[in-house]
Amino acid sequence: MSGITLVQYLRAQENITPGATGEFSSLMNEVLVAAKLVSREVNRAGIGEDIIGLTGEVNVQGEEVQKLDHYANETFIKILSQSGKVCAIGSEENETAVLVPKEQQTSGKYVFMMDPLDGSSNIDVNVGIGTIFAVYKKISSGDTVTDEDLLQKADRQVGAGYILYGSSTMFVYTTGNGVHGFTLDPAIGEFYLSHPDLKIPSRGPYYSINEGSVSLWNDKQKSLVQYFKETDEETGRPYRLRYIGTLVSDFHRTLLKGGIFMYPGDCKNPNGKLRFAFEAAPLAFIVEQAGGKASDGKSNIYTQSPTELHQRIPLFIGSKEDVELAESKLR
Ligand code: P6P
Repeated sequence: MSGITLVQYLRAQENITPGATGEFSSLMNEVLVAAKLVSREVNRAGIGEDIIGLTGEVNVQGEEVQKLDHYANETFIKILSQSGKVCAIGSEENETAVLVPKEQQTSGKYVFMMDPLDGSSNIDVNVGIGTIFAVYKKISSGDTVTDEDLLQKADRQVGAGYILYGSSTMFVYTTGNGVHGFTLDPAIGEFYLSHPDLKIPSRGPYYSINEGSVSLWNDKQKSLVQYFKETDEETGRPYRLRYIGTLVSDFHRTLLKGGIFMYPGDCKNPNGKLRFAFEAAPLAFIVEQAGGKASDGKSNIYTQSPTELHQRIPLFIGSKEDVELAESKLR
């Protein structure tokens, strides 16, 4: 397969970035190694040693931990905490951030936030699952990591991306210079540039939401979804419903084809289910760079800070016109 590899692309981006020390490239090279290890296990799930199924543990979210969840979380933490580039790792699977103290040679200047394996409910049924990550710089003075470092505004991200373990394994990321997609050639274990400079369509044709929760929505949310179902040629309605149940997969389709993904708050969970730091903020950076928008239904997520590490937030993300229409109807 010809074309530029992710490793070559990272180096090329570093060479045109003023003041780049190579540390970010080095961090991303560790991330892609962890991604390849997880991809291998995901693609072997069900073969040989028993990697699918439950560990019997329950995580900080109160969710049953799948063996692949555990493997992915441990793999990213092990590789990144030994990289020498990271001082803290926040994970959806861990109640508190994993700290890499300054005195340890393997500490570094970046703060890494991740959902190590998103879409766990789909692992055993061979539907796409993914890893989502965000990279910030440590900003607090002194050697220790504080909440100032862990609860940063989404627009302070220096990098964000996701790995989609789907029909092929894709690595999609941004550092603020557009969004670029790479596809893994498992035969040689290299990611090749396959989707340069991704831009999201300005609107439609899909809406994506779990309609099974309709009885929990408020009236404005109900009428918003009803709007997408009405027939109106001028606005390309009715939209078509697509819901995979893995955020990374639903977001990736939205990024490539256009439309809106919604995980609203409801009467049981006013802030919805998805997490600010590990899911909404990184995808907000990516979608902004692709010309789209991410909102909590009222305001842009990209300019918000989390109040706590595992804060949940309603998510309306995708084509700018569709997200702004949703905000206008939800106001
Ligand atoms: P529901 C997967 O468990 C996940 O965290 C996201 O990947 C996905 O978008 C969402 O939950 C699906 O939730 O309530 O529709 O099953």
